Order: sequence, then structure tokens, then C-alpha cells
Amino acid sequence: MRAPVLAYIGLGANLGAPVAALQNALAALAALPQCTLLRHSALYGSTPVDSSGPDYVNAVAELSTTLTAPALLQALQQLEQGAGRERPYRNAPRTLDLDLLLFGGATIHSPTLTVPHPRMRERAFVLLPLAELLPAHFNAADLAAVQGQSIWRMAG
Ligand code: PH2
Ligand code: MG
Ligand code: MG
Repeated sequence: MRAPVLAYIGLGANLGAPVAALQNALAALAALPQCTLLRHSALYGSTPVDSSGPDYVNAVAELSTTLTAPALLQALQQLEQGAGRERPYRNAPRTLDLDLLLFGGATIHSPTLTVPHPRMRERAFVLLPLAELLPAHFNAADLAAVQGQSIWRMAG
């Protein structure tokens, strides 16, 4: 058995019922084989960034997993498919997006996966929920860099 790794997953949705989609996705992540859902951030509302349609709901989940990164990516893609994800064009509005942000301390550059996620430090909808879970990972300059972006913590 591989040693468990802490993986961080960015969740996003802006079509259908996004709050329910994220709640269902968190339950589905908790039920994945070889994965334990340890913590998740609050849910955040956010304005689409390089995307369109209704406001997004975003969050970040922390998993402990003995899956490999490609196996975890495949499991995330299956959950997206199960939530009715369609990919008509890049950054299209979506029913569920699950992005692998961090996989332990791994750096991965494969044709299908780049970790750490290349845009995670530029996007408040990833950075703020991730910083909620990993405050020591980010400094004031990191947070200041995304300060102008429209994001709000949702109640509950
Ligand atoms: N995801 C994108 C593109 N733009 N904007 C917001 N606010 N939230 C997202 O999750 C998001 C986005 C591509 O995955
Ligand atoms: Mg994404
Ligand atoms: Mg994605």
C-alpha cells in the first residue's frame, strides 16, 4: 500500500443547482475508494473569471489518498461526468468542475495533468478557499494579488 498523500481539490459549478452540486460532490469525494475527506473550505460565491453564465459556487476539499495522481484525476473526471458535465468549449459554464490543485508536494507535468494547478495563485476563487485550509502556504502578497476579484463567502 502506498503512503497516503494529502490532495487538494478545487470544486466549482455555475449551472443547474450549484450549491447542491458541490454538496453532492463533497459526499462523493468522501465515498471514493482509497480516499478520506479530511476537511473542506466554506462555499464561496464568485463572478465568472474568463468564463460566462451565472455566478459560480466554489470550494476546496482536502483528501488523504493512497491513489496515484492519475488515478485520482480519473476518479474526479468520472464524478464530473456523473454530474452531467459537458465540454462544448474551453471555460464553458459547467454543472461540476473538480480540479486537482495539489498532490502532496508533487510537481507533475504530463499531457493530461499539471500539478500544482498552473492558475491557482491567480484566481481568488481557488486561492481564498485553499488559504482557508492552508493558511501558512500563502502570504499577504499572494492574497493581495487577487484582491480585486469578486468573491464572497456564502452563509452556512
Ligand atoms: N472556473 C473556470 C473558469 N472561470 N470562474 C469562477 N468564478 N469560478 C470557477 O470555478 C471558474 C471560473 C475554469 O475551470
Ligand atoms: Mg477549473
Ligand atoms: Mg477542470
